[in-house]
Amino acid sequence: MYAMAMQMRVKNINVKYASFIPLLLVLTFSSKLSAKEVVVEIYKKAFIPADIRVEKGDTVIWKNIEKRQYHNVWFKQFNTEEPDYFFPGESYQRTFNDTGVFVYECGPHPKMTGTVTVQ
Ligand SMILES: [Cu+2]
Repeated sequence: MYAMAMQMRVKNINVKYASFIPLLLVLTFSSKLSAKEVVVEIYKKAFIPADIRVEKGDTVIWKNIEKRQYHNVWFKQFNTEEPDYFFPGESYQRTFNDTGVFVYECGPHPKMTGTVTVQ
């Protein structure tokens, strides 16, 4: 009787888990495609590294590690208006959901440029 109860219990658990299998497959599949975070540091008026390659869905985080200089990250193809400056210790981020080569610059320092290639 006890064994039978156990068996039923096991069966119930299996049934319970069975309903999760599609979800698990989705999670497994999406974890392969799971988005990464890629950091670009901003130091001495430069994006480091200036040219990066990421995958679709990844997020790029620009970290201002200057002592006192503010910057911004301006993708003119996305924003006609200049984005806000961010200060030492602050960061800016953007998620890339489309493939392509995206160029950007720093509004106050147009010589500071970089590219994000999304593949
Ligand atoms: Cu700048």
